[in-house]
Amino acid sequence: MNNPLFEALFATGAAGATALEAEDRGYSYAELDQETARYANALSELDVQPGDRVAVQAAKSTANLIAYLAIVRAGAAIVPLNTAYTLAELDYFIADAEPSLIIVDPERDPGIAARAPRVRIATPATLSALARGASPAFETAPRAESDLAALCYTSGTTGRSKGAMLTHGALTANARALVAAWRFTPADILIHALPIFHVHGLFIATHVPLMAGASILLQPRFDAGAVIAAMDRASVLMGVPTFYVRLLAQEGLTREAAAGMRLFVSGSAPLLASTHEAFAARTGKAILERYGMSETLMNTSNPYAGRRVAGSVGSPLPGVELRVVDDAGNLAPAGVAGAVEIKGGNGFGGYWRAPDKTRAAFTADGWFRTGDVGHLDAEGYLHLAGRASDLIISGGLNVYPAEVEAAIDAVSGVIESAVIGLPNADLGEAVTAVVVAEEGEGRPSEARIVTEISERLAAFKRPKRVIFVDALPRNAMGKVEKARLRRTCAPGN
Ligand code: MCA
Repeated sequence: MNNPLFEALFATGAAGATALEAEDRGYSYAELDQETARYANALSELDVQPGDRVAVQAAKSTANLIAYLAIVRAGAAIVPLNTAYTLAELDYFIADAEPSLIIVDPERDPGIAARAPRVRIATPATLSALARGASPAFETAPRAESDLAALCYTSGTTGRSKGAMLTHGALTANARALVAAWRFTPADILIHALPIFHVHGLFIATHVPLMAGASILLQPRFDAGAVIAAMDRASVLMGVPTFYVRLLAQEGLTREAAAGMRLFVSGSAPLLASTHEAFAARTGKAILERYGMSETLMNTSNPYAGRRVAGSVGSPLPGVELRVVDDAGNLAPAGVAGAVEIKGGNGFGGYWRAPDKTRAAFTADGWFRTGDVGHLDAEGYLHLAGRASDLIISGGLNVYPAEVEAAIDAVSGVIESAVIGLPNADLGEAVTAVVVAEEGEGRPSEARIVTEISERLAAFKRPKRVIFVDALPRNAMGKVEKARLRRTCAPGN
């Protein structure tokens, strides 16, 4: 194959079948092919070469999804960036990824231009104007399976974010496994309400339907009412648990409304068994929970046919090996929790320009350490119990306490802080800051802390609540006891 990922995405769809549809317009597979060619020509005009990185921080739209497909077609790798990232956060990604082009919304353009004067910048409007004038033919850039198709930043528990290198081979193999596991066919219409700056929305919810020759119904953002309205003509929804919690809060979510839907998938954060059960009671449909990571893509899935177990993420997908080990690296027996490790064709190519971090992420015998803790049951279903790190998952977005703590500690009057996730009905976990502050005039208020850190951190990382304490609980080693804080600060205590 010449360009494994791009060709796989267009191998099945009938020329006249709808590939992508949004409020503004729809594209058949033939039209989408031509549009990606125009956009790939536009990228060439902006001097993007095969092997380059193209960073994208832009609102969700058909044009920006097409731009992504064109980046793959042009042989470059996308660096997707959360639209909530501040300019201060972007500095690091731009310096580390060294993109040859950044596609950003116009309000961000001057700020980035001032901070990264040597990087070429295009707004989506510039790109689409170039594409409109470009040829609808483009010779797809040849790529090898081992070539980079994406660089996805995942924050480290300590230190800076790491760029997970995702290859053509890994992305293609994983999407192919999911098409089969979830029984996608050209008749499917997927409601796409996820953001397109993460693996879930950009790859899983895009590659799987396209590879199957199905249609994507693109919604600009998650809106529970709009999702329910789309159910009468769609067949699949992929979401994070917060989607399902918010859908359940709508009276319009009924058995009749969901009758035509054949599959509801949940991932990116733990789905509470109570949400699974409430959804099944209301709609008659069992949400299919699966488990993935930016590095490894999708690892496990509950079965399409067969028992979907609430509170379990299912068993390894074909081509994925999974094991649970104890501290000494020995296999844990069924029912006993340990560290979850992964090996397989979905494995990533390491961390960008960080050989030490890559080495540390793998065991001596080549298994990827996920950092998650869980156990396999007697039927081989994986049950995740938590994480080895203090990572917080809020509404499906990862928040690393160390980064938020550093920002809070820099606020004048703060002595020290600990950031934890507390149970939250809507977001799963809510970012919460526990702060020790100076007494007297310099004592910062909750409002001042939140305002000051907002200049540095994306809004979703901001604490939803700040709790002031006299001292943080520490163990004999001097380490803050976060588990204890989670207990003492839990709602109701
Ligand atoms: C928005 N806000 C949040 C979050 N999202 N706060 C905490 N956690 C969040 N996830 C804040 C905004 O900053 C804003 O704050 C206020 O909430 C309202 O913003 P809005 O944009 O209206 O929020 P929303 O539309 O209600 O968004 C909530 C959401 C969204 C629908 C849950 O966050 C979402 O689509 N999440 C999915 C994330 C995702 O795709 N994750 C996959 C990554 P203020 O009012 O103060 O300004 S993980 C992955 O890819 C792995 C591989 C996997 O396995 O899938």
